[in-house]
Amino acid sequence: MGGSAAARFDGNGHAATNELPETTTPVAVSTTVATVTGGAVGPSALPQAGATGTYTLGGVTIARSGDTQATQTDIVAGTRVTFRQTLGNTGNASNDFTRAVSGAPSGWTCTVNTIDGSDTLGTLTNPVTVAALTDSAFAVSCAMPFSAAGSTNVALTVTATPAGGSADTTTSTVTAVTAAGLPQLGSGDGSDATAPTSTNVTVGGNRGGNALFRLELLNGGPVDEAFILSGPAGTVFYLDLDGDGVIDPGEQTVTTTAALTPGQSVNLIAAVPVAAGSATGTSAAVFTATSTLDATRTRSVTDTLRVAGRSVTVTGSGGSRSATTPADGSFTLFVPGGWTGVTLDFTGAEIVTGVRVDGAATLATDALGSGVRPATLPVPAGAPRVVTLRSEE
Ligand SMILES: [Ca+2]
Ligand SMILES: [Ca+2]
Ligand SMILES: [Ca+2]
Repeated sequence: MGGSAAARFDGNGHAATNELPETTTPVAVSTTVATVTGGAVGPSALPQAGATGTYTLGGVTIARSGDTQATQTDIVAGTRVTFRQTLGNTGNASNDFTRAVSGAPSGWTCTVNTIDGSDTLGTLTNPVTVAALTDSAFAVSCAMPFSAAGSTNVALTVTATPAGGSADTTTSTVTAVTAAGLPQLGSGDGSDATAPTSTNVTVGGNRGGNALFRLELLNGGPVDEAFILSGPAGTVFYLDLDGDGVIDPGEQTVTTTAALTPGQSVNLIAAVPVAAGSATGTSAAVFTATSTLDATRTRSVTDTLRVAGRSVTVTGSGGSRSATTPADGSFTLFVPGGWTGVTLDFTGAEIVTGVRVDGAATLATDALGSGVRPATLPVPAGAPRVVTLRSEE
């Protein structure tokens, strides 16, 4: 700090000031004021504590009290919570400040950030220079894991330390963390307007072919998530882009979905291969979707696979012909009209209780199925014959 003073020069030592010729000369003097270093950090807009009132940041209401602030809105696990903080340089000179946050539980990632008037966060590089007697806003932001669900009163200590001075602190508390919604996986109807259902669905498949299950996957969580798909051995998932339950040209296979936004769903078709040697009957088909963010975020649906196909052989005077039945058990075989002594045989453990040819029962057997193989069929009339196996299911 500097200044000047005017002195009247009394050249002859006389006290009188009106003697001439005397001259006046300005004399420079200076004063040094000690630099004061200090800083205070507190809740948003109130660095020196004594805070009251609430503010809203990112949809979260935060209440201030004294040198503390705390969330009033439940925070959903897996999301982020941000506090606005204010640092005041209480010193009389520009100074550098280092800001930090501590006290976060394991798994949480808390950082100090810049924050603008639109609440947009940016990278904060310590130290930050703040002019004398000036406030500076910054943010403390925490990304919390899904496992944070159930946490209460998580107190974060926020520190600002001026170069050459003592640190000041303030406390920001995450009052309550609730559980994030899980993904939903279930039977699909091709409509995003209805949630997937967990109702067990039975789908038939032929030996050597695929059973096609319509599925729907909904992101029930609070953040974008992609999901790893799994099912019975060899299952291939297709994106059913138009939701019609049919694998159309251009509908690609998928093993991990694209990231779905919260509430977004996707239609899938799971093609489950049915091994050629599969026993007829039913078995569980379990499909699972697991978040790539957290393997504990997983949902399954259990459907039923019915192996419906049978290998059938017609034998007659001219030789034999074979076919595999479709899911409904019926099939068509062309048998030369000149054949005689035509019989039908079939494989598989499932008990066949009847055979119909062109809608008419030609054979009804005992429930054990003994003595029916091969079954005698009418002499072919030269036209295709529709034969249906009726089984106990
Ligand atoms: Ca403080
Ligand atoms: Ca639906
Ligand atoms: Ca389709």
